[in-house]
Amino acid sequence: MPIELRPLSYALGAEVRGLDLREPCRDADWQAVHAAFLAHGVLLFRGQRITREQHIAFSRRFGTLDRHESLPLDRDATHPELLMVTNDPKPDGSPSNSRYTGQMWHSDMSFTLAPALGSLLRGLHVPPVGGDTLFTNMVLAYDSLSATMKGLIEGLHGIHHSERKNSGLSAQWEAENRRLNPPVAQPLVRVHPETGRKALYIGEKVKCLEGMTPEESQPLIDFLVRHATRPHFVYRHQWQADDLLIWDNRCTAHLALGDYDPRHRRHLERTTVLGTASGHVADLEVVQ
Ligand SMILES: O=C(O)CCC(=O)C(=O)O
Repeated sequence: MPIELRPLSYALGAEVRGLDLREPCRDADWQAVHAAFLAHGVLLFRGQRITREQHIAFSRRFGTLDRHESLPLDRDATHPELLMVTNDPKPDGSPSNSRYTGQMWHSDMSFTLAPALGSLLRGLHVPPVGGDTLFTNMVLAYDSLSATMKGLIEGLHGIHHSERKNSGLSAQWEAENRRLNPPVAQPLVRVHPETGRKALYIGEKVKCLEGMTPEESQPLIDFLVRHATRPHFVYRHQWQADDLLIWDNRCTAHLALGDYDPRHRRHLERTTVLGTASGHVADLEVVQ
């Protein structure tokens, strides 16, 4: 039976029905999934009771997987392709390092020189209410800018930092994170390598624009983030256990909402598909 697609919002996203990811994906189905991924930016597969190995195997259809060397604290000890997004305490009872992951608008691994192509996030335990994830369509956001603003930002680079808004990490691990992930400058406008469409590439990990002072940069950063995350461009995902959500980081940005009762478990696992080389280690000369 051919797979079925159901749109999730005006701006982006589609639910894919008719695939059981416990089975290897047939080539014809894979081609339909890949075409839907490029067309909709976010894909949802509900009710997927898959193992970690099946999660990794399906993810590999999209490309080479990141082993998360730049986020060593968050990856699974035996499956480095899996990043934990969890509020489960550590074995010694101390709080999880990744309980605040994603709580600012971002595109995955934008602070590296090979930002992610895609991410595949599986919900294992989700709170009964809250803890949704928001996605925005960065192609629509770019297209709806004025020609003058498009001209202004073409050629500019945003400096992306790896720090989380609220990491909960010790000062020692914050320092290690900064050592592993020096700030990287990425173009504000990127061309999607498969669709050829231009997309805005900005989020709350951008602290400054390269070659400009923070005071000069901030109003433009604020405008672009506010513009790109207008409700009109957004899909809000309400998690159910056994959801697998896949997004194209080259043309979307996302935000995890922390609005849930922390006494409820929220445990998700993510694979990350490596993208093509982009950006350069930031020149911080002008930053004062
Ligand atoms: O926890 C979520 O809803 C999203 C996590 C996230 O932002 C990420 O994995 O990049």
